[in-house]
Amino acid sequence: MKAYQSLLTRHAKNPILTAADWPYPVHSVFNPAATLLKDGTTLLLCRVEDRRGHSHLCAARSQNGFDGWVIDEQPTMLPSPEEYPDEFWGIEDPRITYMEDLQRYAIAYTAFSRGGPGVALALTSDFKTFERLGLVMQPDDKDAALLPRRIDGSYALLHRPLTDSGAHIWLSYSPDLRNWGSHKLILQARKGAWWDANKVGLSPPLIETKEGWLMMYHGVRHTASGCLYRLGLALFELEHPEHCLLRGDSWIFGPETKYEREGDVGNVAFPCGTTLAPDGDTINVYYGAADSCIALATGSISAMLKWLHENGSIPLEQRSPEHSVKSIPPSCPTP
Ligand code: BMA
Repeated sequence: MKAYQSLLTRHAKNPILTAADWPYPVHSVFNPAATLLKDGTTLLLCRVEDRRGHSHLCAARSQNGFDGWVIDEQPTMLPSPEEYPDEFWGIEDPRITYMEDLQRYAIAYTAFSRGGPGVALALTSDFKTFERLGLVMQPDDKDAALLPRRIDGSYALLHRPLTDSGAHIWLSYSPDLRNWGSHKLILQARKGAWWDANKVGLSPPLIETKEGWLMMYHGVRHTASGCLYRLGLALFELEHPEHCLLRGDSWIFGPETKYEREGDVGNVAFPCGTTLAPDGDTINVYYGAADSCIALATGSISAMLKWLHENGSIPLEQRSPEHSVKSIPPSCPTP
């Protein structure tokens, strides 16, 4: 039997981090944001859930990105419900973007409260102190990340509002990171039998490539025995990131191993961060497995782009004269 092409390879030491590694009592650790610090250290900002069910964020640092983790002795970023009531039930699922013009890291995270999950932003330069910008997208909204640079003078935020018409990925623009507008629907959940029917969301922040912004997104399939969280790929135009150039038809990575299949929420592989190796092509994808532990899978950006050209197409809703075929890289299939 000819198997599907594998684009992400699981690390032999998976899961690379579990609650047992934590220096203080925690229930589970999952869905980490990731970044490479200036000295080459990999920093994961992990979602940590306590026995109340509330989450906070905690930093783990490693020289090689897979073992020897040094974990903060205390929570790195706790919810601050007195000042930010939107964080009453915790803070979850961070994504880190290094903002070129601010020379600081921006963290987009889910702030959870009685109003539901919404999107909040914070800035930091050292992952010790944080400047909170508060809730920028009201509930229900999550799965957010900033682009690292301004587009035509504006900051750009991807996010996933949940409305009666579904759970789709949107892009919004802002002059100052606080006031957001020019909202654009950029990737719709499909319908019916598709693996990404009904609900999609951004996974790690977009990755800038010569061909466009590479997106890894999760699709949620509802089955008789619960949800299946899998990963797919799409590509967006560099200077017009609301324009989807290609979207893969199949998922590329999904729960298969025991640690992904079994846990608090089984059948979940949920990446929130990546780091790029010095070769500029090898990508480390850090993901929460079954909402219980943290795992690593490695792939190649060029292989992902090649796969998208071979297995992707221009989404129907993008096939307007404005986004004519000439804006699509030459090697991609004719629509
Ligand atoms: C999503 C988020 C993630 C979680 C996933 C599976 O909606 O809440 O934090 O990993 O569900 O439970």
